[in-house]
Amino acid sequence: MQFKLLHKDSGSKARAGELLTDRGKIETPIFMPVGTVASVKGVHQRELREEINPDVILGNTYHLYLRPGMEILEQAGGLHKFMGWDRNILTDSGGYQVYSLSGNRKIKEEGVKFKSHIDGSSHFFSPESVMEVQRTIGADIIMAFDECTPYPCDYNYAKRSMHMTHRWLDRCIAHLDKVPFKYGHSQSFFPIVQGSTYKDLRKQSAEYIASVGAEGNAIGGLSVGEPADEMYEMSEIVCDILPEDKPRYLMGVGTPLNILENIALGVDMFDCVMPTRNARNGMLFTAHGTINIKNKKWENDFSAIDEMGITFVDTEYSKAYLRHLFAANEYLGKQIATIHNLGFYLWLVRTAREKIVAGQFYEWKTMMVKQMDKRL
Ligand code: PRF
Repeated sequence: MQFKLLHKDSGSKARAGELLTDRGKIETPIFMPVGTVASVKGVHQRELREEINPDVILGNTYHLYLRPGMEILEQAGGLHKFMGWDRNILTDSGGYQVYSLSGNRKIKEEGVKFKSHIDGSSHFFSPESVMEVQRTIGADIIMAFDECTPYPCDYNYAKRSMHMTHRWLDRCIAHLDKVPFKYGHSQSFFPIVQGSTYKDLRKQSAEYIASVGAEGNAIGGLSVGEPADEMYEMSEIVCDILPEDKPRYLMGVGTPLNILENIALGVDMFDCVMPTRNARNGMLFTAHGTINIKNKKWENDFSAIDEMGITFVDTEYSKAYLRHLFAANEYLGKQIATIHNLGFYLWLVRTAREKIVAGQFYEWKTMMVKQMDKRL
């Protein structure tokens, strides 16, 4: 994988870059739509490709390991073939889902014992097994196995956990050497910074992660309930330490506002369930603020869903029609809202990139942050 840093913003630490994997290029800053179980919920791969057009999507090791399982993914020739997606995929390691979804998990030095959220069956993830699982899934970018600490988190727990995440990282790296790529393309490996909301731990973790010299680096353990200012503070400390010539990925973030603020601090990659999950609940993000499409006020508003939107749904359908679909609990309502929200998120990061290149990012961000904060 290659990463080219193309432009640096003069008014902030924002960057525009280009990541080149065996499969193709990823222009940064990028937002990766979440396709947890080999599907970006509610969106056809063709719509995703043609309307939303992301260079990369995200899959989840935890979910894919449980269902359909490794045997089927291997028989299919990997996740790309299985789901009919020929662009880049990044898989998260399960280092977050194991803690947020499964019951009765037991974390030890060796790994994590957990129960499936689907049928309660027992499983074990170790740094080694998760590397093998990710080789079999066959994503283009794979993540280290880490522990994402909750918020708030006691200092001593956060410190012990961070050191364990570092030891797990060493085990991931050692094991990857022993397991060859499966489907003829290479996989880039990203380690993950932890350290909760403690400045000294974040520094220490960023320095350790930087020292392994990976192709890209990630920031975990944020957007887990801490105030936004604390997230930005941690993100800034870490970005200032991680190498400038490698992409930086902030995991599970966030709102449109969080994304712009973190781009300004030097983050290049994001993923979050928010645009897809909130769409299914009737919440639409726009450049002028958020809309709850279930609200009665849209009942007879026949204006376009989003006059400025980039996808066909934005101008083909009215707010009144979309509200009706939600009121009638039609599948199509959730589908339209999802296409809209993903279109908006991709528009946001692409426009950020253009503004960085044009030297206008800071002014644009300041204006957008005010504008997007409204409830329409
Ligand atoms: N670790 C991993 N995946 C994640 C996170 C993490 O800390 C987060 C935290 N926001 C989201 N996804 N492996």
